[in-house]
This record gives sequence, structure tokens and C-alpha cells, in this order.
Amino acid sequence: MQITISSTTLSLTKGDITQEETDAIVNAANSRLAGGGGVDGAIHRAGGPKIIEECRRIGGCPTGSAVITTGGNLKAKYVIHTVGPIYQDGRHNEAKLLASAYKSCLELAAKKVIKSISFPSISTGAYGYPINEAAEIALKTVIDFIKANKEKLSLVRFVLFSDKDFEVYKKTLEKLTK
Ligand code: AR6
Repeated sequence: MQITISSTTLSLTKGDITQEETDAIVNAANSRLAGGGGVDGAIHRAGGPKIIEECRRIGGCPTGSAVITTGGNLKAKYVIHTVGPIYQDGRHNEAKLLASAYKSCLELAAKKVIKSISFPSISTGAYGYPINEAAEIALKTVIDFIKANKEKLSLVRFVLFSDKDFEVYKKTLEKLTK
């Protein structure tokens, strides 16, 4: 599924983010940038040791922020590492921190003149964020950024790992844009 907003294409796809050919892919990292399971593990396995070496030099990333490294052996030139919130009960600033994670990635991309970027569904795996709520925050944040920063990005992709996650994002995007 794809739509165009102020000359930026926003697309949703099911797949493996490590295979993306956008300028940058986003990693759902932890605040120590230490690597881990899920999409983080997949990106480091596919991208090779250069990425973790740069992560070690950077040292860490607070929740809701983002940092950038090489894409190593990936097709993407860069990996933008962000840290989403660990979901507790929804009353610990989770929504704001999740929006901030997406926004920080988009701002960093714009600053680096990155034209295309792929996101996974941040915080909805090991960090336990309910996917319906997370999808709405993710898509709203991206749409607001695109509208406020015309011409900066040509393509924003969400790469969802399961049919179920894809369906949730698709329904949410339809609801937000109808
Ligand atoms: N491509 C796209 N999406 C993927 C891939 C992939 N190759 N692999 C998994 N996903 P998670 P989090 C999906 O747990 O919740 C790590 O250990 C997955 O199905 O990767 O932000 C870090 O080091 C889910 O929908 O990230 C942190 O400690 C989504 O990516 C912690 O997990 C996010 O799940 C971060 O947890």
C-alpha cells in the first residue's frame, strides 16, 4: 500500500528490513546500543561488524533519541539507531517517547540529506508496545513530519515483519487518511 503526501511517498510493505534499498534503515535498538535480538540482531548480522564498532564509539542513545552509523554490508548506506520506550502501562510517557523516537530519526535523516528511509515497527516486539496504539503514533508522526518538511524526503517506508502487523498498519493508515 502506498500514498503520496506533499510529494513524499509513504509506503507500507511486509518484509525483512535488512533487504531494503533505501538510503537509510532504522534500527529498534536499546539505549546501550549493545545489539540484541529482533530487528536489532538481524541488522547487525546482515550489516557486519562495522556497525557495532561505530555503536561502541558512540556509546549509547537515550530513549526517544537517534544516532546514525554506516550501513556496513547492507544495501542501505546508513543505519539510524533509535530507542523506543519499554511499554509499562501507558502512563509512563510511552506515547511521547515513541513519537520522539520516530521524529528524531526523521530529523536526523533530513539533516544528513537522506532522501529515503525505512522503519520497522519500533517498540512493538521485545519492548511490548501494543501494536494498534504504536501504529497510530508511528504513522501520525511520520505524516506530520512530511507535511511540515516538504521536499526533504522522497520516500518513507514501513517494513512490517508479519501479515498481522502489516494489516494493523494498513488499517491505521486508511483511518488516518480517509
Ligand atoms: N525486519 C523488519 N522487522 C523486524 C525484523 C526484520 N528483520 N525482525 C524483527 N522485526 P523488536 P523493540 C520486527 O523486538 O520492541 C532488541 O533486543 C518485530 O517483529 O526488534 O523496539 C533491542 O536490542 C517487531 O514487530 O524491537 C532492544 O533491546 C518489531 O520489529 C529491544 O529488542 C520490533 O521488535 C527493542 O525492542
